[in-house]
Amino acid sequence: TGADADAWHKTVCRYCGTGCGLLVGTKQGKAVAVKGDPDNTVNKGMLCVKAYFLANVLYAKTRITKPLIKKNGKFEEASWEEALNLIVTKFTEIKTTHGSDALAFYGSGQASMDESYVYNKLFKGFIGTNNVDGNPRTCMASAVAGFNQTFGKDEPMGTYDDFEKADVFFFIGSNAAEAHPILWARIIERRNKNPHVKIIVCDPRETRTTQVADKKLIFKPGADIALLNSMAYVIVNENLVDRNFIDSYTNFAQTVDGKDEKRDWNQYVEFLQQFKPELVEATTGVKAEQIYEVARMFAEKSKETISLWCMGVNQRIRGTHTNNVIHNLHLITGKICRPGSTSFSLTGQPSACGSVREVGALAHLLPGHRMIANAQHRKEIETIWGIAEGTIKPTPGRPLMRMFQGTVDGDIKGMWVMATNPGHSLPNVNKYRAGMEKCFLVVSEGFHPTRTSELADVILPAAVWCEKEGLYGNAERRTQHMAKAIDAPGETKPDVWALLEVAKRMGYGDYFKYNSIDDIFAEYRRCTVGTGYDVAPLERLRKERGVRWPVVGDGMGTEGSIRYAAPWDPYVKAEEKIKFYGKPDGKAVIFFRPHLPPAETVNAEYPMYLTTGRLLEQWHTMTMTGTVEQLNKIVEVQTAGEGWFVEMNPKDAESLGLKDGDKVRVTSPRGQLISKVSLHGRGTPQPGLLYMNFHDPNVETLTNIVVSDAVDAASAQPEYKVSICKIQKI
Ligand code: MGD
Ligand code: SF4
Repeated sequence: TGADADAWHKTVCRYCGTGCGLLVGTKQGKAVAVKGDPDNTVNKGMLCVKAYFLANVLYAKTRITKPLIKKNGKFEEASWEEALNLIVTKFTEIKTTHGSDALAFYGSGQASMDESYVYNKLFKGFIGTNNVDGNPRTCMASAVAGFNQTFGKDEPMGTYDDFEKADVFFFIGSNAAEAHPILWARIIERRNKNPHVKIIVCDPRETRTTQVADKKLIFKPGADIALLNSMAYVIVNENLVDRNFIDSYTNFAQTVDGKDEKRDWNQYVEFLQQFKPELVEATTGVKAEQIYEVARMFAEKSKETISLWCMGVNQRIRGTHTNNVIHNLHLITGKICRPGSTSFSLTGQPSACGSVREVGALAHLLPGHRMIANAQHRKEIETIWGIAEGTIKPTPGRPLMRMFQGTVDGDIKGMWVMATNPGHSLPNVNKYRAGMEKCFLVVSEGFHPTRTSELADVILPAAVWCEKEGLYGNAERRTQHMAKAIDAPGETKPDVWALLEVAKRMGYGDYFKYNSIDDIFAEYRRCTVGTGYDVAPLERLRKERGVRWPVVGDGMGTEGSIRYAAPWDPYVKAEEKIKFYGKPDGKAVIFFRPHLPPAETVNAEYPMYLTTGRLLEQWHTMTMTGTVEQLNKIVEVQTAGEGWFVEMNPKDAESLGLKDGDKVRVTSPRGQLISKVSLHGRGTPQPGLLYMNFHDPNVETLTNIVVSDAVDAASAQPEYKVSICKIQKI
């Protein structure tokens, strides 16, 4: 308990993308307690139940403390020397025989920024493949593509500070009450203290978030774009637009045959006619008067409005387009780049932004949000890395699903997975588990067995969270430093140590001469200078409770709060007022985006849709939170083989003759699993829709056995939120 602690150390929560500041209490070298950091403005001393039990996780029975090598199908303990040499030998062999593109790295929005920076550099700059991707592809890729298309640069313009200034909160595809509990608490506090504040929630399922909304719209799965364009129709038709803002700071465009063609205001008005609320009632399942009401609430001229979205929007094959259309609503009303008004994508993981988007650890990116396809960008990074011009390959590597398809097809022969558990979390997971089993798989993990580590050839034991120093970047562009509070157990080592050892043993040691994290971060910081993503220096981050970029000059004075707008953004001159400087003419783009169906639609054989998500008390694949008895008790974790639960609408249950607790088989074109009917769960899906969380770690009942692996063409993000299936009593 906290009373036992004799020292407290500043750190950051290692679970969700909120990025709460925590204090970890230690006694005699052990972490004994966790509390919210009252000096951190993200959470202001609050923390959620997952973080409360974070210290317990470090002492789980499933911690691995020695490297393991699979020999004749069984794991045996090995020395670091043996494990590292095996990796180097196998990777070199694969590279020599099959070329560097037969290798791949799959990283994580939970790795720290320094770790991601090093693996990205090692693979793209030295091993010679751009096959570096990460689990933010499953979570944020559509938001990245959406921001890039609309504004020419990634990441939101607003911050959490806007929550305390907004009058209207417009949620779509976010169950923040469970997935972002501390941000949700801030929003509820804002409303409770200010009765004029309204919360609108749009979702295909009744959730803990819809339950306390002032206005909820339950719309059909996959109908987001029709709904949002319909709101735009009302806003335009009732002249709730800000024409001055539109004329000064936006352009219009429509994508035709893959090319963006310029359009104008009149064409936009004409495009929206098909989305008149009365015309989209059948598509959206929402009554026209509700769309009128919500559009008016959103656009009311004297009010500040913030939109918040997460996986419900991003995990869709129309995810990027849906992001564009949310931005459209803010651009046509001018409710953007001012305190309290912004379009703000929530992030799933603690450092999806910092470690993967900013550090450029996706298959098409380089550090500082540079693009691999851009020759100048490659040259800039080659200079910083000290390698010859032309070393970095000019074509992007394989994004997530193509990377794992490569393991199935046999083109990817060696893969290193770090701080993520794709053997559980990938869609259509059994197909890709077979691929992982085939290739030479290295897994850096704190825990074993996981659904991925069990498929590995080599497991490297990792120090986790406060056992090492590191940096995270959260959803509001805040870079935060985590101090090392305790020593890691046994022979576990920080991931960065293992990466540097492999770099050295492969002969690249001269380019990875870092004496400490200071050297790595200083080099990364050089990659950000002048890009608009400029991070603060480590000496400042060590002292402060995080600093939001862009910070310019010596990085000691300013902090970017509202981006693209004077006086807040150091890149915008006072006389420019607003400048979307990611675009050559400084103007954001209002895109015409059509409503199109999801990848698969219900039919006679598979008459139900399935959507998936998270519970408040568990984290993803449960390798950490699943070791905490108290958290398991809250969600009544089921026994192996019996499956967890599938929520359904009572009307559907009645028509199928199903009762609460009945054992059922859920089948999709990809496979089947056993589960139990839940009619009194956290939420209620609309008729025709089933809901499962994806936490259950039992290999026979992994939710993702049945989930679709179709991807968004622009972002390559999988459509976890809409799969077809059938449900039968057994
Ligand atoms: P995690 O459980 O977060 O799941 O899926 P994953 O990233 O696969 O895996 C993190 C792993 O890192 C754990 O196994 C943990 O033990 C290990 N670990 C912890 N700390 C460290 C460390 O310091 N070093 C190392 N090397 N390892 C460490 C998440 C993914 O799931 C995401 S991000 C999303 S958004 C998707 N969401 C989703 C969904 O909504 N529905 C369905 N059906 N599936 C989904 N899958 C995706
Ligand atoms: Fe951690 Fe997220 Fe909970 Fe904050 S809200 S304590 S970041 S899990």
